[in-house]
Amino acid sequence: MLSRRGLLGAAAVLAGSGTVSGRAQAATLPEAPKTSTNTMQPPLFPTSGPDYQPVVTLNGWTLPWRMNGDWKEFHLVAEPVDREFAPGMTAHLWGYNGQSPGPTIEAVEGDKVRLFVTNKLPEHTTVHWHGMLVPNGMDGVGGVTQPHIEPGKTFVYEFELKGSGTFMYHPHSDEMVQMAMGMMGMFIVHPRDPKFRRVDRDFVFLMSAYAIDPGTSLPRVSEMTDFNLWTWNSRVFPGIDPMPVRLGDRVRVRMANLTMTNHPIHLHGHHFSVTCTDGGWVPETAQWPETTIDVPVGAIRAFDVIADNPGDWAFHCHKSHHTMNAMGHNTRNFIGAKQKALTKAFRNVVPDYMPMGSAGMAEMGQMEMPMPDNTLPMMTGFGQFGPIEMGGMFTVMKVREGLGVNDYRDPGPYKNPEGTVAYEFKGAAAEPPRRS
Ligand SMILES: [Cu+2]
Repeated sequence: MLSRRGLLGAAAVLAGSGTVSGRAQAATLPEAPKTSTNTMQPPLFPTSGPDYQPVVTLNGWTLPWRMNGDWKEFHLVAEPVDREFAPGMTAHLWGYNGQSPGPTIEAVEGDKVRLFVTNKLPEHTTVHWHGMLVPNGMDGVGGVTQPHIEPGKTFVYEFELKGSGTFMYHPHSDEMVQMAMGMMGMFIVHPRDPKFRRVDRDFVFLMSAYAIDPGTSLPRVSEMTDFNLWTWNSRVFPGIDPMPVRLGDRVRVRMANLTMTNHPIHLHGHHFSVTCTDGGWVPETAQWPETTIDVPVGAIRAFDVIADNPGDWAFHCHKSHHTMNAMGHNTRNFIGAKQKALTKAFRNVVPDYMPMGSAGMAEMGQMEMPMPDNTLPMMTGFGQFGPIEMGGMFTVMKVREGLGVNDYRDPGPYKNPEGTVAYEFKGAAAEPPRRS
């Protein structure tokens, strides 16, 4: 007859056969590489294991790893960082390994990963692996699945990567503050079969929003709705990297949303298919064509597109208030106002008052106005044809013939073939009669 002890022992053996543990091996801390660079860093190509096309992170980088036996080891350090949003404005944020967001983690389906997390913040933290199918005790929810990681301590997460796809990591510990301070990063798991859904270029970024008053550099962490900096990887236009793409490339863009609202992201000049979410790959039969994909809060969407239309194609959030920066968020509408009398009245109180906006606000994109320190104009940036009048979540996909394989350098402005640019009418035809 089996004793109670024997039954428990058998159960433990059964449970043990399905779990992964390498505690004895986790004896030394791997190096924790750090960067102070805020431009897109070259991808890290695999040196062992199955082949894959590595991702590039807009204005970011990929975390190097080391092999320890058959474990892939990474070391994240949660710490305060300075992040430049665009030239002229730097914020004091919290992040990982020198930047916010943290580095992108890349591995392959089936890999056993060991992630060391060192806390150099002034308060406790954890890391949650959003969307990933991990054992409960590795889920990183402070108080629920593990004790919080106190300042100065290092915790170890280890699990086997079940299934490929697009995931992210962020704290589950004083979450409101830590996410508002910029703590987040992407976690890409490549398919074990190098041919599955393979693309030529694979871009990733995270969306985060900040409330940073002009002239200051710390986010207001309790803000719920009134954000003034809408970022991709804690950068705003004109600080966001372009996406250079070779004509004919199969391109993937993976976008995660950790802001408090949805973002309908729109690509010009192409039709794409939504191919992956944080819940896995969308079966081919379930994909449909789009030019805008809404990325809900706390979710990830990836699309695949054949870059078959050469040019500089705008790529942006379609909420127009998300393509502007901090200064001017409270601008009133003066369109059509007769500003002469107003100006006279205002100048009695504010001698430098400048009337703006009676014909729309485009003039704000053309002039460099004096501003408080450490903020950014509402709309800015110049292109080959004039002011771009954008900010926030905006960049350009640059589809070019003759780019090198894996060459991510900015190819400059597109040279439109002669006769293919919209032009001013200079003829003499009479205006047709209109109804009054
Ligand atoms: Cu948006």
